[in-house]
Amino acid sequence: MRAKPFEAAIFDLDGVIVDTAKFHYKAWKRLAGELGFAFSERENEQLKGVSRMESLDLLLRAGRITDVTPERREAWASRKNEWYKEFLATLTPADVLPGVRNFLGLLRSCGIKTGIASASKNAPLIMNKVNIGPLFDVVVDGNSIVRAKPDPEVFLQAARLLGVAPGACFVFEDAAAGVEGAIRAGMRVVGIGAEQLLARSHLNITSFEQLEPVFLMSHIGVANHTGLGDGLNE
Ligand code: B16
Ligand code: MG
Repeated sequence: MRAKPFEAAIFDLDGVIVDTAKFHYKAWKRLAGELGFAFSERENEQLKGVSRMESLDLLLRAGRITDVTPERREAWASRKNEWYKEFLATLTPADVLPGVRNFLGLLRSCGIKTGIASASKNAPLIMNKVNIGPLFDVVVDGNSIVRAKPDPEVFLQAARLLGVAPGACFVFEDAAAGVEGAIRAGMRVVGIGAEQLLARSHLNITSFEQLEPVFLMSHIGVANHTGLGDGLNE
């Protein structure tokens, strides 16, 4: 891939903008408990970024539960989602992760477009609760995609709506499936969180605090018209 200037930043939602990943885990753990098995945080890592139904299948596999009817699968998934939504009801604008709003403001002041690329069907609800919608030019979520991460569809759709080539997009992701999807989309990826879980990302950070667009440019970018750096090709 030939890297292009940095023109757009595409963010995952759960675990990147808001720490809802912990709510997903609590709700899945509760379902596992009801089904009679324990579900560890380590096993939960695989569920991050993948769709609700695929997450259920991974959970059932961890619990060695087989031969489940489609009706029962649907019922368990919606049961989990109801518990998850009870957690979402507690969200407020203060739950946006540290440094995120400031970083989005910096990007926009540099003329860099911003988008959300999330697998979640609850994305509109979450964004509404934390009041972050105005900081994004486009939102693509689990309601508008057919193929879940690690398929690149959600990222490519965001880039298309932003009117930016994939090679000019930087993606921010907390899940291995998302990092993989963004790489398949031909984008540069910043992993948020434990480095060993996001080994394929181009750069890893633990938080958006003190992060500046110019830092990204100097580490994984090339120069662009915003004057954000002198350039560095991959
Ligand atoms: P829902 P993201 C993903 O959101 C989550 O990481 C993943 O754990 C979840 O299964 C998926 O959304 C579907 O979520 O059940 O709310 O539709 O990280 O892509 O923003
Ligand atoms: Mg995520």
